[in-house]
Amino acid sequence: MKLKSLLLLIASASTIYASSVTVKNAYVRATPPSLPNSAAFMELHNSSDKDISVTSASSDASKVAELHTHDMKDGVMMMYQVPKIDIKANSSTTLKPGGFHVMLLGLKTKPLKEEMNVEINLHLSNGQTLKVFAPVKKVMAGMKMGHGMNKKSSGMSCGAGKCGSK
Ligand SMILES: [Cu+2]
Repeated sequence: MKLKSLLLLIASASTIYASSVTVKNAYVRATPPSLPNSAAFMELHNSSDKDISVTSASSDASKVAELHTHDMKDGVMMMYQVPKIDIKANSSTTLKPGGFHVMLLGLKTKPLKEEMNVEINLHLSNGQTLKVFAPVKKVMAGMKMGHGMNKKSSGMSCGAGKCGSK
């Protein structure tokens, strides 16, 4: 058991070392049993002198993982899918409630409880894949808004990749 977690640590450390992008403070929102979706948040740092973007994500924890953001549209906070999340050269991009996040759709394990860990793979524009081990945490109430996969059909064009277009 101990050896296994040690090996896991070494494996993830070497992945981080080999990459120009590092991850800090990753976590996944804890969910009530009734909720089929969750979201992952983290700080991404790009230590190279080239812009890099996250182009897609995958996770064993859910059927689908999508890159999302939130934006104000006509005074209403909307959540929609984005084709990529940019991390500028030598700077950081923060995925946080109310902004960018990795949306986990169709959770295989429900509910997500605090002592659990979720593994997420971030696929980068430079061809690298970043493995992220995110602990499940409770996120303050109030930020729940916008994650209920809208009842209104106006937000449904997301799947067609047209999200955010004017
Ligand atoms: Cu989302």
